[in-house]
Amino acid sequence: MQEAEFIWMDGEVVPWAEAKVHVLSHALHYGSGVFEGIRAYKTERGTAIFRHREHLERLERSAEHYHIDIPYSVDELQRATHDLIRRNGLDSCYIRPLAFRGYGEMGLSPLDSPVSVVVAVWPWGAYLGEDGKKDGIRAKVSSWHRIGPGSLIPLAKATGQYLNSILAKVETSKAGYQEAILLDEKGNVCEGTGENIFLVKDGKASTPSLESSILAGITRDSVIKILSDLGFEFEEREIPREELFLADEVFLTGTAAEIVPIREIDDHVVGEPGEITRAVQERYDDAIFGRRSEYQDWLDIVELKDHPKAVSEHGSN
Ligand code: PPE
Repeated sequence: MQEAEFIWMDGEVVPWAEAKVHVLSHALHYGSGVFEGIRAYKTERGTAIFRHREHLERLERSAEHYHIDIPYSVDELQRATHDLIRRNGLDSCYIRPLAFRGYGEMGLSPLDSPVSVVVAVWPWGAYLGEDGKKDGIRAKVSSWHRIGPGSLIPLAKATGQYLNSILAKVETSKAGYQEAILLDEKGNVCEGTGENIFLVKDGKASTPSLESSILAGITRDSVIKILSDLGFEFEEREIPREELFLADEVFLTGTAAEIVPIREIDDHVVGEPGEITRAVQERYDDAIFGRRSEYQDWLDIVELKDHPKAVSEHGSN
């Protein structure tokens, strides 16, 4: 990965290489952490973090589900992230806040282990490749089903839950595909390993509803707004697997991935990225790069003020 200079860790800014944890940290053994993935883009108004508050609020909700009391408010995390981006001198980046149970007690009860919070930022290119965004990717329905509400919390973004995504990702990449699509326990379409999914049939777009064990993606929410702004018909509903194969267009949405067309699923040809996919991609780009006035509320601008890098050289936080 491409490194940056500093990481924010429990209230302090530390050099990248010094942001370390103990090997007996609870989260390392039991997956007791929650995290977010956010992106900041270079816009005319400066570096803009896309839907920053919504991501931090989701982090707080994920933490609550897993009994993690984050000792920083959304405001504090927002300010810390602005400061970190300035100190790293980045004008666009990926942002990874993480709250986890650290070193304290062994055993499953997490409550006696301390909570640590970190925010890292670094430059991260197209998650499924620039070619993927342009030409579409090949995806495969995984034999692994997405975690369900009877055993975990699909709406939470918790570290341990991603073992499910990892199984699907490795299975399908070994089979030669770029992404996996997971079904829910009933066999309906759920999402990708790190993206939500939309399909288009006869000019109408649809995506699995929140009851289908999906993560309530913030890009998904942005795309729903964009589809309505563009005047396309849209519905949230249960989507049986076979609809994937009959769809005119299918695309994935996520912070890291952005909007990625799927051109082939399980060797069924979906085809070249279609009209609605292209229109959504274009409008999403306009939104993240601050090119349209109606989406300015989605941008959290990192002001340039007061923290010249010179004052924050190694050691002095
Ligand atoms: N589903 C899952 C399982 C998921 O991890 C993500 C984000 C989404 C849907 C889309 O959510 P949103 O980003 O709010 O639109 N995946 C993050 C992590 C990827 C990773 O490899 O790490 C991301 O896109 O940042």
